[in-house]
Amino acid sequence: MYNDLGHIDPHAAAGAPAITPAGKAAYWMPFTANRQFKEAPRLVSGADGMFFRTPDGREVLDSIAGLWCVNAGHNRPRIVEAIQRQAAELDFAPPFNMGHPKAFELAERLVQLTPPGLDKVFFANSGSEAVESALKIALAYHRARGEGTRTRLIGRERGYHGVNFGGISVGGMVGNRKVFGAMVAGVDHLRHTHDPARNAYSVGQPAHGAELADDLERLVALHDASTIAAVIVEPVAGSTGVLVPPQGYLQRLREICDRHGILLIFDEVITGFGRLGAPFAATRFGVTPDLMTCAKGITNGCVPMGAVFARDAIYEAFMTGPEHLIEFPHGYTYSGHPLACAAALGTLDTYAEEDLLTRGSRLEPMFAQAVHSLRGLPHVIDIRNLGFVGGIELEPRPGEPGKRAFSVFLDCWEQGVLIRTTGDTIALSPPLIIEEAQLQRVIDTVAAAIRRVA
Ligand code: PXG
Ligand code: PLP
Repeated sequence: MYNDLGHIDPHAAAGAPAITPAGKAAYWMPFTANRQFKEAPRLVSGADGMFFRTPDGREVLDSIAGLWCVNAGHNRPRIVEAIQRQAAELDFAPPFNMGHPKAFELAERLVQLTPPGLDKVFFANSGSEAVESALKIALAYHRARGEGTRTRLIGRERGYHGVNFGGISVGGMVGNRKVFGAMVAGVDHLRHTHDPARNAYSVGQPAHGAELADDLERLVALHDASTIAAVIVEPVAGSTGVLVPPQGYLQRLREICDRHGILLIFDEVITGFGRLGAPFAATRFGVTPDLMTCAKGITNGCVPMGAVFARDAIYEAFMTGPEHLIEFPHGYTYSGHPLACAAALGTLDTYAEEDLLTRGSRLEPMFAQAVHSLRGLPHVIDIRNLGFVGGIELEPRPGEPGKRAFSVFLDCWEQGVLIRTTGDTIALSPPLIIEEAQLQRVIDTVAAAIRRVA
């Protein structure tokens, strides 16, 4: 079990039973077909750079950055060291009425990366918590300014904003909503922007659909602007199959929000930290929201953390009552946790040293060319890309939605490549360190899998 240096040698465990029957029975797995998975578990026990390692010693090329989060690749030394050092120095610090220096240092570093004006940051522990926090900030902001009638939240069809009650209420993934009753009241939805009839195989942003932003005018006409607090959208929808915004759409949404005093929230849990070739999607699109959520890449996925960025004016709207009173009654035990802050600082150092937050813009033509080379394969009906995100949509098998793409996922796993599927769309979202030859291997493996099993 131990190598010469006294470290646990993962390869020495090869062949050992990786999980026990009791463990299998006990663990209720998230967003997983539990019974199917437990029949044939897929396990990883180590990782390095672009690769996962399985308990039986196989290397698996990671084309999805874990779960859209490991943007600098796995087990990066600066981040590992930062976490180790922090764990030995300060394990926990209460975040209410107390602080620790790294939370302030991280806040300062983060707001240097955000678009000008988004200069305040509130910490949470996941994308879902960041979304809840942003929605609550929006509601409380209007009330603080004497516009307490603005309570309605607007999401968008096919949106994903995590799994908590606010997030599923504004979200638009039917399967994540329908079993949970009435959810948060007073929510409405814009139409989604997916329009394959006009936009299939667009390279980068599709040409058609900016006018879909006018759906917000329809909701304003229906509910009246004085009842609407905020609109939340993903700049590029990830979980529902890589939906890239039509040219001009986000700009138009911004204009309509401004006209009606509605806050615009960008959920950048996936698009943040270099995924689109810029620090944030807001940077890339030149559209600054009022609130912006992030998670995942903020710590390179190493320690859970989420955050909300807010415009100065939003923060200042809260800073009005008596100074001894809590201005915003919200926060988590683990907001700004020392380990997460250390991991985030190590992550930002790694991004900066390797220029990773803009690498996706330099390599976008290569990435686009690679994913669009899959056009023409059997059952492929659309391909979408932006930055380091690609979506390859397959025609569903009749009566079995999702199964075709999932069979491709299983085949790729057998061939040593981890991809992600959502519905019948294959999503590629690799660590930003990916080399061209590795991307080509991903593409070749996906192509072979589509030919073999789709
Ligand atoms: N907002 C967006 C836009 C996301 O993509 C969340 C919120 C929630 O974050 P947490 O950290 O609470 O999971 C996400 C998360 C997938 C997939 O299959 C995507 C996410 C999570 C898990 C799976 O595409 N995104
Ligand atoms: N439930 C109970 C009973 C609690 O005491 C707390 C926090 O103190 C929570 C939930 C919320 O936990 P967290 O702050 O980790 O979100």
